[in-house]
Amino acid sequence: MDIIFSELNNTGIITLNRPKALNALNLDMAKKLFDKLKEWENNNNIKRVLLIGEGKHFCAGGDVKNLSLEGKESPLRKDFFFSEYKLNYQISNFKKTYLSLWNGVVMGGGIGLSLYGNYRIVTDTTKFAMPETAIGFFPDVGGSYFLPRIKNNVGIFLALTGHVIDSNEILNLGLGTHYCPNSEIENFIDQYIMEGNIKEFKIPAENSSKKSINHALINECFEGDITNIFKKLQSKNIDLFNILNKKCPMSLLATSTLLNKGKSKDLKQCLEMEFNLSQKMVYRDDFDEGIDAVLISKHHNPNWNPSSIIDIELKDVDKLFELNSNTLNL
Ligand code: QUE
Repeated sequence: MDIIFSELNNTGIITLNRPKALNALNLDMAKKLFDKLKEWENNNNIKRVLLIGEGKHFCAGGDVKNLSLEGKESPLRKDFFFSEYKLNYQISNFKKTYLSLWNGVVMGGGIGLSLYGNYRIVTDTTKFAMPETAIGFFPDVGGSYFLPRIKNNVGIFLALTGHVIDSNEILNLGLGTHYCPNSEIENFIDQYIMEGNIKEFKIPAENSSKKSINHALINECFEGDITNIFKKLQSKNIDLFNILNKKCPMSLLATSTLLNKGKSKDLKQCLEMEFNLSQKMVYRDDFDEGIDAVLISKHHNPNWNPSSIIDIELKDVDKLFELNSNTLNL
């Protein structure tokens, strides 16, 4: 079973159970979770929900490796994102307390399963990222909603670079809500299940003084369109410039356009826009190229087409946002 449900003392417990695949979400898991939340919503015995990942990690994202292996002709490229974003929206409207334990890797699709609930608990090992520009995709699951709303242009920075942040920064940005040391996770979970309350811990000083991201630099460099961002980085931070240069150029343009559009939309509109964009991006060759480079062959040297942002015309980016006939109607 890839996803396990149990009920204990008024708590609905969901365990993502693909530890060897870092609990990556597949279509079957998304559908089962959707149905179970609908059931729990109407079950008076259930007062709260707990979402955890089996093993050391919470969730690495959607199971995009399988999506690529199934081929372009498979309906999975439509069905998966349709079900995933429906689920994200359902979680945002879920009426009971919803708590996720963000242990280890928390990326992409895993964020969509947790961010719109009430509580996200970071631990000593939490690593948070939206890494999709590395695979020819874009930061989805409501990325166009939550990322442009993060202070100091940090959201656009995370979206374009895929930079990984640790517990302290996750709390600082308001993405996580509480901290729990790894040694206390079992006690924390017991207390939540048995009493329905949250054991509070202070994040240790050595944790909060770790070198973090440079907000002033990010605020200055990640302003405006993608060409401006590249220019700024070339003169101010060559390491970040080199990182952006490795990402999929069309993903970078789609992402910066998407986050701009998302600023004035609510979560529902953002997810609908993202579903539309997903159905253009997953049929581009860059998607399979990126997944192969990162998750299948793992050569980490993708051959993007177009290979540079200077080769991309604005009308080609606009085309990605033209409406498809199949829509996500939330
Ligand atoms: C970008 C992504 C993903 C990624 C790496 C990226 C992603 C994803 C995984 C992943 C990792 C380990 C697994 C697995 C999937 O990695 O979405 O099945 O075992 O799911 O750079 O978007």
